Amino acid sequence: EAIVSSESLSQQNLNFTSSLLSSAVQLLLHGHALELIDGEASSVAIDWIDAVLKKLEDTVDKKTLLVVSVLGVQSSGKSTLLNTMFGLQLPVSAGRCTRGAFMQLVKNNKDKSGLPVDFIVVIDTEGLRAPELGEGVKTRDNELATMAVGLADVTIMNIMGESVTDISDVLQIVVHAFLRMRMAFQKLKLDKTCLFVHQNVCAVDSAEKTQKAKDKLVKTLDKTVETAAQEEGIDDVKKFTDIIAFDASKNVVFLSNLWEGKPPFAAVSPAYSRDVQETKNLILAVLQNFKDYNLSVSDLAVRIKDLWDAVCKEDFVFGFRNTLELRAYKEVEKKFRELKIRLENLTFKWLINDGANKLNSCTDSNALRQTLDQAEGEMHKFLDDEGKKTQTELETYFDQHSEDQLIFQWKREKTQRLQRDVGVLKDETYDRLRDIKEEQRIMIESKGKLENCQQEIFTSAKKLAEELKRQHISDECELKRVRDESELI
Ligand SMILES: Nc1nc2c(ncn2[C@@H]2O[C@H](COP(=O)(O)OP(=O)(O)OP(=O)(O)O)[C@@H](O)[C@H]2O)c(=O)[nH]1
Ligand SMILES: [Mg+2]
Repeated sequence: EAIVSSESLSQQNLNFTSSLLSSAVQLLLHGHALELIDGEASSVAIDWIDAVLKKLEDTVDKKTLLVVSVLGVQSSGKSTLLNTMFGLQLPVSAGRCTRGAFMQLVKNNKDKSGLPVDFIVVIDTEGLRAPELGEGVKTRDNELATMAVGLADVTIMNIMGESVTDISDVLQIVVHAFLRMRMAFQKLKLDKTCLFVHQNVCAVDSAEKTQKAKDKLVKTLDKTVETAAQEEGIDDVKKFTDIIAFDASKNVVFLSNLWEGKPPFAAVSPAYSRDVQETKNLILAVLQNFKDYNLSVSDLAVRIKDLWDAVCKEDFVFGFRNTLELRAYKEVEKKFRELKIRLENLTFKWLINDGANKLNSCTDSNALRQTLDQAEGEMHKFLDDEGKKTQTELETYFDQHSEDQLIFQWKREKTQRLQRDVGVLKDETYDRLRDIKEEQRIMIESKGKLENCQQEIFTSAKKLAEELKRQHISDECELKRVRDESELI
């Protein structure tokens, strides 16, 4: 890929790349798989795949395709199913086997299948929920499901047994992926559907049992879609059938056990082969309902590129295991914010009613200093008490939540964050107290200066008044003397 993606290639490298691409195309045409998603690096070598598909288009000319992918939990028999269905030789084994995703070209016999396309592209994927990968599995699974669902015209959802309870979180990933596809491709009106294959079902003939399983699956799917749509803020999606074409009576199948007897000495059961053949016919029938058979090799390359770009850009939702987890996290965040805002409001009230009041009633600098020390102590005690109460409430929220096991993973992080936030709130409140104290000190100082000035003005005014009065009296005496003298004259 490094050579293919470099911009300026020497003639020697050009020849080398060309022969590499020719070999890759020949291998693909001879039934070897092309790695779509690198299972080790969890990434798509997009330039390499693009170049291989271009070379393929050059080699086979204008050929049309339909894409079938498979998804399911680890070791649920996905690769075995594809091998049996399309005569492939994908590696199969107990434990974690397929890594990443692989595509394989299957030549289509137009007369036999009734499908007017040249190839069926089969995509095998790594098992979801690999226990070996632990916590890091979430993003990987979501990306894988989005790629598998996004690329395929028909996605086979492989389920071990008839119960869907064990794979409800896998369903959520897939439903979310379908929903995203619907949002992204709404304008293009792409046909997409999926098929649920229940493997290893003993009582395949028990109609009542299988009907119950179908009803339960539809109910689970509808509920999952509703939650996912709410999460994405989409109002017009309520049921699974609002996202893709799906008919439970046709799109849910049950397969017998692969083995007749107990491995390792068991033979492959003819019932399994028969059921797989019927499933294949069903897939072909579903594909026959499609209106658009114009997907070319280069269109597929564009699909892969667009999807991988979207997956790389979308980093938030993919960080969560499923829709329920995303919703639960948002709820936890909301609760945390509510508790924090309440604590901040209480602290603000304390600051105004207690801290600021006490400081503002101080009349001299000494008292002010002592009051600040005292207020700081009281503030620490107040926030310690209220912080503890909030912490208890937060812990109770985690312990008594209906999905306590799901949200438990954030308990430690949130309680530690609350402790940190209480510390920050203490520092901020102390800064506010110090500001109030400073304002009050300036007030006291300016009040003192004002009083001094007033006193000075008063003293000067008094002095002046007395002087004027004295002067006035002497003027009066002189006037009286003059008046007396004139009367004598
Ligand atoms: N009992 C039983 N075993 C099966 C069935 N289908 C497949 N297996 C066995 O289960 C094991 C795993 O099968 P795979 O086809 O590799 O399963 P997978 O889902 O592709 O596994 P990963 O690629 O690791 O996710 C193999 O040993 C198969 O022989 C089935 O219907 N019943
Ligand atoms: Mg496999």
